[in-house]
Amino acid sequence: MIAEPTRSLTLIGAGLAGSLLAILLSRQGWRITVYERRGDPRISDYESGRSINLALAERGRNALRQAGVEDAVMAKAVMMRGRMVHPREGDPLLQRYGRDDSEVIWSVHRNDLNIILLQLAEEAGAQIHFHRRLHTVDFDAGYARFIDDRDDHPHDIHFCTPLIGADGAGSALRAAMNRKCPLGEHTEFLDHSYKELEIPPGPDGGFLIEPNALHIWPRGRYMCIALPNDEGTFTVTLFLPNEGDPGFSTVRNGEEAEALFARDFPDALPLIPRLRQDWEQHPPGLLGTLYLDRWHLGGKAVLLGDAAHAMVPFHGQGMNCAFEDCVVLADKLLHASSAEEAFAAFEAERKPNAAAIQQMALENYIEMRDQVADAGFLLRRELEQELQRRWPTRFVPHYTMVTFMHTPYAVALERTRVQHRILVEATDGHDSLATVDWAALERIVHDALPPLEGAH
Ligand code: FAD
Ligand code: E1W
Repeated sequence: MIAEPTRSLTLIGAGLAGSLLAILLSRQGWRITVYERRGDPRISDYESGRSINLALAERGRNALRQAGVEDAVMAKAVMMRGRMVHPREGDPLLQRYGRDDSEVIWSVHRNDLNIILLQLAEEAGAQIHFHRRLHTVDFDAGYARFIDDRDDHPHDIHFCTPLIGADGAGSALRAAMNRKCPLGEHTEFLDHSYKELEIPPGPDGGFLIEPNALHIWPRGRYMCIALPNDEGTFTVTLFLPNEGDPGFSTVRNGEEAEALFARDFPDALPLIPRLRQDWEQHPPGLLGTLYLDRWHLGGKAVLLGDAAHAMVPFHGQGMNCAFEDCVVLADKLLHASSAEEAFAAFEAERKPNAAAIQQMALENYIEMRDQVADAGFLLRRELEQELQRRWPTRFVPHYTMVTFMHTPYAVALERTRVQHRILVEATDGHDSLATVDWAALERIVHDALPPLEGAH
């Protein structure tokens, strides 16, 4: 247990991870001060009017449960039972994510979620200062400079606590730590970016397409997705290469975007009335993976969430992983005898797992874009389901381990590799499961896959 006079911490960023961590730590008796660049989202004239949503899965729900906010969040969440695949031609098809409605994911508003978490953080005793963008840190003197972006005014604040960076992919705390002692930072940008659009509610205020699904329009090198919002809208995200045709360099304005949709997403086009305006008003978002050799600077500072390990969004796990980070860091802080010990233990446990989900997220883009409709893929998926039905504690589908369980990501990645090899070898040269040798497969599965904790 860390001694009483030092039980204070300063958090940078009151986004998803920062506000959840503030709840968890305040409840453990820490004095928490948080600095956030933006204004208070609970105040009505808050800038961002757009509703951006995220898929919440079991890892994230588990963290919200520990913080006592699960019910408040779930009250506004929309269930997504599976992916609704929209082929170029023909009807959309729902592929279930799990075995039944206990294995589903949930669409939540980023802003609503942030507001719920901020409210509870304050109620738990955390002090949150808005309009305070971290600018620079003098670790030796114990001063941090914050800027109020409304008037560019600097605010120098003396601190004698460890700093925790939950300030997202462009983390200013990371930059400050890196200047003090290089963290081995490396960002691998994807040569694809994204654009967000909106499907409004229908004339009766209801959803225009199936609400309880994550819609995907896979198109080979690119794709579109749509997630439902509780007010009857969908947020559509188009992922497109930066170069080539179609790419952001060739689709230059709203008119060209409309032509792209008319050709490749004809069923989606009539659902997006503001496509031209939205295309021109919002710049494309960049995608990439951030790797660091070190996440902490002794006991002075530590990073978590996107600040430590930003990833591409194709597994829908960035927030879920950031929330899992919060639970682990709070636990390490509870049991360690110094901040340095807690930060080192946190990094040792989470770094391999973050690297694994970063890798799996990159791989899932390929799967989403072109394999969801491919014959070999469908046969492997059918076999995967049959192997799970026969040996459910051993053969657990990749998506299930990542999305519905607490299996460490690194373990999920390793078992996915083994399972993929089994699926490929067993289906190679077959075009149905009728010719599969089940006795041979039973031996292979039992030898290669020990029972997995939590599988049923
Ligand atoms: P953020 O949520 O980015 O919060 C950082 C906070 O710090 C913000 O409030 C910011 O204003 C503040 N801040 C920044 N700089 C400073 C500064 N200098 N000083 C003070 N404060 C500062 N994840 C999922 O789990 N499911 C999904 O479906 C999903 N979909 C995604 C879709 C897209 C297109 C993208 C890009 C990401 C998606 N993610 C998803 C990932 C998810 O958005 C992030 O992983 C998550 O937001 C990380 O949380 P965070 O708290 O670390 O960072
Ligand atoms: C999910 C942005 C985003 C969010 C997601 C997912 C995807 C594709 C994307 C992965 C998935 C929920 N996924 N969906 N279907 N198969 N894999 O599960 O969050 Cl692009």
